[in-house]
Amino acid sequence: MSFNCFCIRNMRRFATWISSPPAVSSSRLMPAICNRFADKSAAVRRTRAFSNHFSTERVSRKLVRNGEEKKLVVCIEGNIASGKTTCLEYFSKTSNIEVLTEPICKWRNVRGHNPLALMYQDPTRWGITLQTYVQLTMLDRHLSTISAPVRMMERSIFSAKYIFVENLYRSRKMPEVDFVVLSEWFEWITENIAIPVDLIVYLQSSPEICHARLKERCREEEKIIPLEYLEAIHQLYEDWLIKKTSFIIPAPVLVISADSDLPTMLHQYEENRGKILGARNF
Ligand code: TTP
Ligand code: MG
Repeated sequence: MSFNCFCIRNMRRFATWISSPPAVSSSRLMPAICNRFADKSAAVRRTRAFSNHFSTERVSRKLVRNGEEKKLVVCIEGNIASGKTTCLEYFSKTSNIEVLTEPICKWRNVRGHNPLALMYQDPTRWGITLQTYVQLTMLDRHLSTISAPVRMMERSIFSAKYIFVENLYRSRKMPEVDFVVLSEWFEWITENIAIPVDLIVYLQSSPEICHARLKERCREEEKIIPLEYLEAIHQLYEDWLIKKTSFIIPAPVLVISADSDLPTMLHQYEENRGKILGARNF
């Protein structure tokens, strides 16, 4: 089959799927788009990525699910200690908003093991272990049933990959084979499962401020984090969400400057309430 035929055939399948999408709440998995052609050629990959992006956009922004008005999903992003949890706690006081903080307690204790601490002690050995688990727990968060008109969640499966996995690999702490295996997992997930995100709120902060906050809060596993690590994470975030030069951005981005003290930050969150909650301003 020629490449053109292949593209047309898959676009037709998509048109059918879009006009009659599966009920996301009852069946989480989208059918594999082109499982008959599951080879790894660049052309096939590009087509699948495009198709998936297209379908996700349509599913998350335009369509209604099960006849109900679509729920809004907002991901709070930013460097370590940029204030994501504080932001979520602030909005958790608003009724009709469901807040999901990061599953960090799971990363610190999975059946008695602490992959977060292991990763900081020896990233080359344990980076893949932590990041595989982060990917699973974030996917689980994304796919859990939304119980309010608005969901706000800490981070996303996208930043785990585009920021943390990328950083481990670029800094040569993650072996290429680990990076490739994680990337295959990530690509399979994002190509075959609709992950709804409607808005990214980027808490933009300077690495120095984050470092100071990190020292203050003194989370045991993070005591050894140097400023350079936060600078690298910051740069990856800036490339992704501000310069838009690295990876696909799954939703529009709202940037909030996050270097100020707590009262000022809370004031800023209030000022941005309308933009964050969109039409659903409670
Ligand atoms: P953060 O996701 O930055 O959460 P936080 O609670 O520190 O941030 P905030 O103060 O803004 O609420 O990171 C939690 C820890 O998990 C941190 O040590 C970084 C680490 N981590 C990884 O190593 N890999 C990952 O993919 C993610 C998402 C976090
Ligand atoms: Mg947090």
